[in-house]
Amino acid sequence: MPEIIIIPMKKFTTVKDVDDLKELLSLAQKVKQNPFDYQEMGRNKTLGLLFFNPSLRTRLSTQKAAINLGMNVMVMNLNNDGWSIELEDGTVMNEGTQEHIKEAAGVISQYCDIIGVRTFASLTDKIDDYDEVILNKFIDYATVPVVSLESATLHPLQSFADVITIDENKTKPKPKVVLTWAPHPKALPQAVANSFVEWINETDVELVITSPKGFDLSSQFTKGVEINHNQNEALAAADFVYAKNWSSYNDYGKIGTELDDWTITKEKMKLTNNAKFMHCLPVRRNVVVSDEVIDSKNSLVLEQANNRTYAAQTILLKMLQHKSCHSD
Ligand code: AN0
Ligand code: CP
Repeated sequence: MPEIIIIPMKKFTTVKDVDDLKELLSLAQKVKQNPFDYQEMGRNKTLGLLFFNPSLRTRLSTQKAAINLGMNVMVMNLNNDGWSIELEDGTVMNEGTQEHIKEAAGVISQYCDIIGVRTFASLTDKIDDYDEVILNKFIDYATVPVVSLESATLHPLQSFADVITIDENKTKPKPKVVLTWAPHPKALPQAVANSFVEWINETDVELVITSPKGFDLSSQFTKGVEINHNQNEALAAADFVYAKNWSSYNDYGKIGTELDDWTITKEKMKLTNNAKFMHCLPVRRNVVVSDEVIDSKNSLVLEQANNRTYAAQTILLKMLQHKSCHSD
């Protein structure tokens, strides 16, 4: 094991769970350079990954991260394969739900040293979504560290990977980063966008958010950030263009229609400072972004996906330092 001091971590749900982002970024680079240097740390430890929603990147990159650390991994799709979970306390469970989250989280904590949970926003109940009811109950009832694999309002492993990617690709100390809304036929959560804003705000960039009117993110994330409802103006001189669709926060869960001119095209990218293009994936080609842009040499989407492994590995490494993960 290399001689490095790693500060333990009990939960990873937001950038607020990070003591020192610079330290985290430098640990991520060490992990990326020598991913197999820490195999002893995960020996005989088990990661449980619980999915209430689909996933490709999060599922595979977090498994890969755990394998790199010498851990064992168990994955479960709770919606398809598990019992239907009750969230309310005191309910007489004589209807649809079969197992209380209290037992579910308690039981999984017997089998796993670290638990990951993916639980998307309902987009029907804004208060429950923004209170992070499901993730917080898991954290309350689990006795081991919990890592968010995208919750109702945030996607911290994605944002950590995005910050790593921007750090690696910037060519000036304070680049201009534009987060732009893009069209999409289905209602998507605000989590990726909220989380990106939260994380990028902790770094030295000029951030501008652009979205159609009616698609402002919650002010709890955008307070103090420049917002421009004119996409072409916002894109001017951008060094990074991060595209993402999200459904309306104000008119909760509503999608935008007849907004096809928000697609990121080659013409739009010409307004920028030869910007790098970013998206968390999965992406709908020629809806969110044109083929030409995502296939161009300026596209960072695969680098982002690659960095998901090192983001997850860095967080798992910190969680393995937590006292609940030590047998002594
Ligand atoms: C999800 C979202 O927008 O939150 C996951 C992104 C990582 N995207 C889709 O459901 C298409
Ligand atoms: N970016 C991301 O989290 O992808 P998945 O939904 O495929 O995990």
